[in-house]
Amino acid sequence: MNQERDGQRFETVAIHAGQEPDPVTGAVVPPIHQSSTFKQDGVGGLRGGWEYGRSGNPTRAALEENLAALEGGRRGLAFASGLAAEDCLLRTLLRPGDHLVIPDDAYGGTFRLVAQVVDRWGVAWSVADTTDPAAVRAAVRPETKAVWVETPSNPLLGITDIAAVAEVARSAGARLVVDNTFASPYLQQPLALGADVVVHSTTKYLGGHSDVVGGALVVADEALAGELTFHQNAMGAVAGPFDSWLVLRGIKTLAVRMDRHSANAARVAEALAAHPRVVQVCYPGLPSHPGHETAAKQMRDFGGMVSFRVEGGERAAVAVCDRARLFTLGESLGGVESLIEHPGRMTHASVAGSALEVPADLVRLSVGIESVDDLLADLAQALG
Ligand code: P1T
Repeated sequence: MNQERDGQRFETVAIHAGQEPDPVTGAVVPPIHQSSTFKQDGVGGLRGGWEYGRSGNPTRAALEENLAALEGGRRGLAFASGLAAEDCLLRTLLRPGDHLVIPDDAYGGTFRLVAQVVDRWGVAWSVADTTDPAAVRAAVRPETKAVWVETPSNPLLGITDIAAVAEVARSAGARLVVDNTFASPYLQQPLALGADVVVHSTTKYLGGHSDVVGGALVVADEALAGELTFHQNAMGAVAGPFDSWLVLRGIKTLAVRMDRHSANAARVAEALAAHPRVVQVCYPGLPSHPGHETAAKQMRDFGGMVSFRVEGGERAAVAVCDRARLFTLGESLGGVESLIEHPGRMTHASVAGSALEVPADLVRLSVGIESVDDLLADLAQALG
């Protein structure tokens, strides 16, 4: 898990990749190039290749180079949101008549994009339990072009064996896409395990401070990188300069934040597992989690997301969310501050009635980096 670049470890790469001091001023932090266009020295005389802010911007390029280095890929692409990145990827990979496999547990917005948008392109899709490679094998068809995986998954924290599913996808002639948002590249590097594309909502751990919405793709294959770059410019949902700068700034502390998120979440998961009103805890760091061994094999640590089911059904779960004080009631995740939410009514309302439906008694926590004792006290009072 010690990804190296020129012999450097992850923590060093996170701070330096794509971010040499500015050659003109010496600024240690890359400037925010808040400019829509770039002066040409005579028609076609581009300075440094910069032409127009949608096709390319130096601040965004710094982030894209950094992301590629963090994931061990050849090219990173930054978008206006995670869903914008997903849309660009699916348009690049799929044509009418193609087939896509999606997981039976995934972010509700990803499901909505596939079921209500991609579906209208004449692309067929089916749902599989990707935590079982045999189920993925059974779901692929001759026309399957992509297998989509989220691991850990949102919101049930299911673990998919990336290397095993990569093998299934490869033998079916399909590309494996891994949404690495919950893990972040510090905890897990899907390309090294055989994935073709990594997806991120940079809104989450990469940004890390709940102050930016963004998305990213990272690929190893040069031809696919070229196609994606074409679509990124042709469709235009790029990350803006200031948003790119915020994500770059967040990434500098990713490693230390993820260590604390993981340590706090492990304590929270243990406390919940011992609570009489908690029916089930979903956290891959618990030895009782069905994906624990796979997670231990492919992740550096188990991350900051925990979900749990509360005795008393939906009303009880909603009441816990409403009573929490230090855990802020809100959608999203991955920031330094702890969040709590009810997936069935909030982030995953769009999967109601589908194969991805989430339990009504489920509460999801994004465990932040506050004092864990304060977090445990808040949960104890919220559970009553
Ligand atoms: O919100 P956006 O930046 O567009 O990213 C979408 C997305 C993609 N993949 C995963 C695993 C995600 O969790 C998300 C966004 N998720 C939330 C907003 C949430 O609260 O779960």
